[in-house]
Amino acid sequence: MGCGQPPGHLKDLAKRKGILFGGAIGPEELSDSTARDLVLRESAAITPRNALKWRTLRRSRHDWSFAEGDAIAQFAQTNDLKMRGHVLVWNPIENMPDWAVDVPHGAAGRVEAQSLMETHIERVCAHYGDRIASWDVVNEAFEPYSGDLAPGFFKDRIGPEYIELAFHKAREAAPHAQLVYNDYMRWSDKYPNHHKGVLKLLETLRKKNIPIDALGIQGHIGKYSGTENDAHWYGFLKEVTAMGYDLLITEFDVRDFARAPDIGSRDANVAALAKGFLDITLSFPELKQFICWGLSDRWSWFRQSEPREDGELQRTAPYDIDLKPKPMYAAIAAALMAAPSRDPATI
Ligand code: 9MR
Repeated sequence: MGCGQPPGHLKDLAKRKGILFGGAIGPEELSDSTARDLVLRESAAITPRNALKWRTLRRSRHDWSFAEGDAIAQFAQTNDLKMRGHVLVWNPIENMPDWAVDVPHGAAGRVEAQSLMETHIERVCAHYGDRIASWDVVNEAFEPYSGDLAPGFFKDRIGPEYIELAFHKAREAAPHAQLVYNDYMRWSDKYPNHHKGVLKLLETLRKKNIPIDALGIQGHIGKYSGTENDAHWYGFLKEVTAMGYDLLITEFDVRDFARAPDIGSRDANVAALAKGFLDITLSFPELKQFICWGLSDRWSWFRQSEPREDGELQRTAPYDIDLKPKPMYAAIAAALMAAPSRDPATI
């Protein structure tokens, strides 16, 4: 399928199947009128890329910086978009503000870290209230190779129970929001222990009646191109949904690492990967939200990270830097049109 005229806006194609579609945004899109218009044309939902992270909200220990998040929430409200919250608890120490390293380990540190985490959840959820319909409560808790819980700020100070405590507090603080555990969840058999670790966590949380509604699949695909395993991926999603969880794609993009020098072959490769992944993932009626980690290459995080060997910009999003649709756009549209209908998202 070429990249000429799009067959319809993605939010509309998705809505016909009961799926809420959208893109992640930041201050960049808000102050770029063409990028903002693109978000409005294509999205029914948005996620702030970085505005609600600890490093943005808590630059200093006692002052809170809600301005960036508020601007995005205002944009969502004005334009009748659903807003997802990303993220309340992200354990790796590099995702915490610099001052957090001063929180000690040991018994005193445990009390302090738990109190910091719970106060954070309370304050941020109260600030946005029902304006945030779905929260990534905990993000990326695992070591991918071993499938064990990864070390980090919360795990090292509070212990593995930081996850349960976070979900309990989130339900209390955001009683109407969907609560999500969010993770990479690769469409590949390269990290079988990661999949096993997440399944075990989801099973334990269910057994203990911890308030959690869904698994967020980030969907940053293409990094391990060649190790995709459809049967393994399908089996993993089957196990998650059998436990009664809903699914979301929370951060979709496709790494553009094909060695071909021409843009045509690179874009075709990205589109084929997108379609392969989406055909399996969207076949689950439990999947009701689908967010791209940016709709265009113009404001993509890949502009800063993971440069291609040939120095060219990666082309990882449905629209390019000139905001023209690419074959990936057509692949997403085709996958949405092929997806079965489901009961619409209730968030
Ligand atoms: O795209 C985000 C980038 O702009 C930030 O610098 C980075 C660190 O906060 O986070 C990126 O988003 C990540 C997301 O929050 C969690 N999943 C992986 C995403 C890509 O690294």
